Formats: sequence, structure tokens, C-alpha cells
Amino acid sequence: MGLTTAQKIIRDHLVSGELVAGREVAIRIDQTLTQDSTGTMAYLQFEAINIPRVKTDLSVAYIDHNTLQTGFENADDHMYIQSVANKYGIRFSKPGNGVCHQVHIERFGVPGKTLLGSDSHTPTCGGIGMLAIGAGGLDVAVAMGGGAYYLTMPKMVKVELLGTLKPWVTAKDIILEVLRLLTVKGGVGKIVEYGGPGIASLSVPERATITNMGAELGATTSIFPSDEVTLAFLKAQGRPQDYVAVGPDADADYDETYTIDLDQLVPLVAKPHSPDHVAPVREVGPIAVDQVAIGSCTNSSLFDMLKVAAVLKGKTVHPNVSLVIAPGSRQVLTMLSRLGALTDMIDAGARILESACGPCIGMGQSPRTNAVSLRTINRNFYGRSGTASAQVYLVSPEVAAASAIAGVLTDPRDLGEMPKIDLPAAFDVNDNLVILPSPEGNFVEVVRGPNIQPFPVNTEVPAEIGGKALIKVEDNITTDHIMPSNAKLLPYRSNVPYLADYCLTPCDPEFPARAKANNGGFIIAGANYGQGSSREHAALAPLQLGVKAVLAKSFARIHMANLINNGILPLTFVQPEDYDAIDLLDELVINDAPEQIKALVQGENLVVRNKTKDRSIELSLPLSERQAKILLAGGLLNFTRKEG
Ligand code: MIC
Ligand code: SF4
Repeated sequence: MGLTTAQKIIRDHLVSGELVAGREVAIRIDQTLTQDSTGTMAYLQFEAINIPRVKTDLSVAYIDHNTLQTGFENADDHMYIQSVANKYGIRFSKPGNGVCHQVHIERFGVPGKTLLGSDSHTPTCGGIGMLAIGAGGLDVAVAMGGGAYYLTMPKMVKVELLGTLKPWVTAKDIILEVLRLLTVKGGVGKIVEYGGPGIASLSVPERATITNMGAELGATTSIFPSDEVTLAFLKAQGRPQDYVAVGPDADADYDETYTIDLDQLVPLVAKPHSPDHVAPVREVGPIAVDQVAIGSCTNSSLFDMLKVAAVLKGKTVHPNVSLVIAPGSRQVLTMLSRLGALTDMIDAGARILESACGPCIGMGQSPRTNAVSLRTINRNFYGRSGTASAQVYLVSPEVAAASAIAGVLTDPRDLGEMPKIDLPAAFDVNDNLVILPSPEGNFVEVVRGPNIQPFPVNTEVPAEIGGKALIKVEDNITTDHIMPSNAKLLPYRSNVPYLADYCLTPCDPEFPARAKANNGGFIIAGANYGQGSSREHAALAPLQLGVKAVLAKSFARIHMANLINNGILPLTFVQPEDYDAIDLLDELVINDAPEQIKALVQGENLVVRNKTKDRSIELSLPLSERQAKILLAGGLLNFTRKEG
């Protein structure tokens, strides 16, 4: 039986394990990326592992999330990351150079190679045939040190694209359709591969929109094969030598196959507050719009921006709409300026933001109370915009631009003929905002500001793990619920004790105080707990509050790995109804914890005793030997230090 694209790349990078879905495999990582909001922690952890120089082919530290600099905290973190990068052999992409995923695909991604990034949208580089995976900072730190990346071998899903997109229908609509079909849980434990005759007409930026937002499916990653389209893109970026053909065998075996006829697609929208609440724009109708935000790693390429500029040209933004545009990279911004498209945007009344994440992560541009905000971003999780009552809809750049003019949600097909946009034969290449590290790092001093506080490290598992049920939450709790990241909190990513006071507060404002008063305990959750971001802070903040285990109906992949890496047990109810048998403040205990954890490796269940209800509950956690050792040691850092 033949192999899929992803299976081939995994095989070529295999350090241990077999390509059998559900089993643990370890792969060699060629490239890593970090961004500032997870990077500070990743580098603190890298320093704690104590390796003199990164061992990857290429590691890049981006500054893109946290660029508001409302106080010294951001700037201190930037300086810390710059100095660490300089010392340990990492390229440093300065603030202003752009959003990590956009810059990485433009300048560094290579088909057939592996990329591990401390950001859940790292799969963007799957758009050029790279196996690009998002992970917690500690996993990235270990990979920078030359350690393998361990993952559960995913199942393979094929999305076969037929036909061609009709005018005004876009790559965003393709991925929204996939989300409608598979839902935000549908990709967990899977890699999504795109193929079929329809892919030939999709440019690299369009493919990247699709693989980027595969993160919202919960997928391990998404990937396109590389082909002439990929080669043309790499040539235009001045690096044709990076091209390698990667693709599936003709008889590759997929666990699931879906077919999408591009001719049938229409402009779609994801309604509040989930990327899979998908409906046609026409069905939602002409609701009044207050804000339109165009940008983010999903839709900020030159291709997207030129389309937006073409729609805006000669028009004026509706009086009731605030239109903000953040081009994805300095390259995009420079070219928009050179081509005159930036002038068209400014003339129309757009507010141009710097090339960074900005509104996507609530770093400014929070909408007004009860606002309707249309965004080209990938996540419309509750509260993420910084305004709890805002209604955020996810749309394509075309829908966004058309609606900004009309003042109501607009199907761009109403605009008549679509302007034709061609990608340039050559992009403006200027890497002067990427600082190369010192060839010799020994003498470089790492600069630490007062905002960098020690982060919590767990301890070995005790004989008995006991505590109360500190909170009980529903299905699909996101990392934005667990560790909110608005403009007020993002500057504290290197200060976990401070952040812990906001942990899970969107679900229950009393949670941090209750956790502290009870000396920690257990979190009880529904399905797909921890979906969304790779932020390790969603595990570190609970650890700071003494959380010992999360009992859930199911978990999202990266968050589950982050819990294990921090020595917190992510346990799944064998009988989902047992969720109902635990009430707030019930007294729970795991007896003989070390023995029970070891038995999980054999596929046995673990028993949690609910002392208040006088009943036992069975929970599962399929663990490899290595994962069991990590949990027993109290996390990956302790384990790595112990095992070298
Ligand atoms: C996000 O889009 O949620 C983020 C902010 O980029 C996160 C990373 C973080 O929380 O720092 C992600 O996607 O992993
Ligand atoms: Fe930045 Fe938003 Fe992309 Fe996350 S999803 S990397 S916050 S642009």
C-alpha cells in the first residue's frame, strides 16, 4: 500500500515508532519557529534545558503578537527574546517584519521538511508541502535542542477538490466548508491532505489559508502536495533551490475521504462564537456591521490584500464602519505601497495597522459593546476580540471589503465582475528585519526585565492525588477561556503567577480564588477541552493554582500534550455520563497514583474516587512508556533534566 504525503515526510524523519495510527512516533525536526507570546516561555524552558546552541537547520524567533508596547513589559520580552536568539543561534524577526506564519512561508518554509512552531497555526506552511505542526513551547524548546518531537501517529484524511472556484468565492470558503463538514472536533488525531484536480488552480497563499485554518478542525496538521504552483511561488521569493516535489503515492490509503466541488461553493461566513458555525453569507443576510478587520495569518497575503484594494478602490468605507487592515508581512506592505494598492486602501478610509497579529488576538481594535465585527481571521471564540458582547463573524477578504463599503454583510457576488489579480513573477525580497545570530554565543548576555518571573515546575507524582472539583465547564472550552489573552493580559506571558489570577475567569470569575483556597484540585470539563491555541499558559496557570488533573469528555491535541508536559493528568471519562456524577467541590482522590499511571501504559483505566458521592469513576488515558515517565517525573522539564 502506498503512502500519503504526510506519511512520507514522517517516514523520512522517523526517529522511533511505526507509522500506525494511534501509536506514538518520534520525528526529527528540521526547523522551529516561535512567536513572542509563547516564545518567552519557550526560551526560558530552552535555557532551563541547558543546551549551548540550537541543533536545528533553522530556528526563527518572531515578534508579532505583542507589539502594542503599552508598558515596559512587551519591550522587555522582545529584548529578552532577541538576546536569547543571538546567543543560541536563532534568527530574530523584528517587530514590523510580519506575522510569523506569513513570513515563514514567504522566506523560510521548505517542501518535504518538518517545522515545529509554538503556535497552533504553524500548519500554514503545509501550503507548500511542509509537515508543519503546532506545539507547546516546551516541545519546541526540546526540538531546538535537537530532541525528537513525539506525537500520536495521526489518521489520514483526504479532501479531494474538484472543479474551480467561481468568481468571488475563495480559499476561505473552502476551509469554512471543511469546517462545516468536519466541525471543530473533526480533525483531532488526523492529518488533512488536499488533493484532486481542483488544487491546480489554487495559489500558494490560497493553499496556506486552508492549511492555516485546519488548526480550527483540531487537526495535527494539513498539507498540500508541492507542484508547479509551489515552484512558481518559491521562484518568485527568489529561492527556487528550496523546491522539492512531494506528494502522495497513487495508491495512498486514507482513513477518510471527503469531496468538495469548488464550482458549487458560495461565499460563507462562520457565525459567533465558533469557526464551525458556518452558513452562506446570503442566508445570514444584510446585518449591520460596525467593524471590519482584515488581516491575520489566515488572510493577509499580498494576493488577499490586492483583492481588498481592488474592491475598495474609488469607494468610501461606510460611515458606521471602522475598517482596519493589517498586511501580513513587511514584504506585503512594501509591495502594496509600490503597486499603489496601499493608496487605494487609505483613500477609501481604511485604517492601516502594522504587520502583526493585532486585532486577531485582541491587541487593540476591540469592537464596541454588542458590535458586529467581520474579521478575516481564523477564530471567533467568545471574548477573543477583547469585547465580551461583540459578535464576531469570520469571512473572506472579499466579503470583508464588500461589507465595509456597504455597511452590511454583503455577498461580493453582488458587486458584479471580479477584478483579476495576478501574483507577481517576483516578490520584493528584503530580509533586513531578520537579524542573524552571533556566530559565537558564549559571550552574549541574556537581557531579563523585571516582568520575567519564575514559572511553576511540577513535582514527582505523590502516592495519592487528592482535591476538590474546582470548576465544571461545558464542551468546546477554548484556551481563550482557560487563559484569556487580551491586550491587558498578553504582556504578562512571562509572568505566570500574575496570569494565574485570570485563569478560566470567562467561565467562572471565582475559579482562581477557589483553587487557591482549596490548595488546588481538579477541573471537570466536557468534550474538546482546550481547543485553539498552543499557549502553554493554559496548562501553566492551572499548575500555578495547584490543578492536578483535568477530567474531561475529550481533549484537543496540543492542550493535552501541554498538560502532560506540565505533569497534569488529562483524563477522559470512559462513560461520558460520569461527567454528570461530579458536582462542584466534590472531594476526589486518585489512590496509588504512580501505580495507576504506570498501568495506563497497558491500556488499563484509572480510577478516581468521588468521596463526596461515594462512588468510583473510570477514566482513560492511553499513554506511551515515555509519557508515563514524564507524568511521573512531574513534567517534561524534570524528565528531560533527569534523562538528559
Ligand atoms: C492564537 O491565535 O490563539 C495565538 C495567540 O496565536 C496562539 C498562541 C498564543 O496563545 O500565544 C496560537 O494559535 O497558538
Ligand atoms: Fe497571530 Fe491571529 Fe495568527 Fe494567532 S491566529 S498567529 S494571533 S494572526
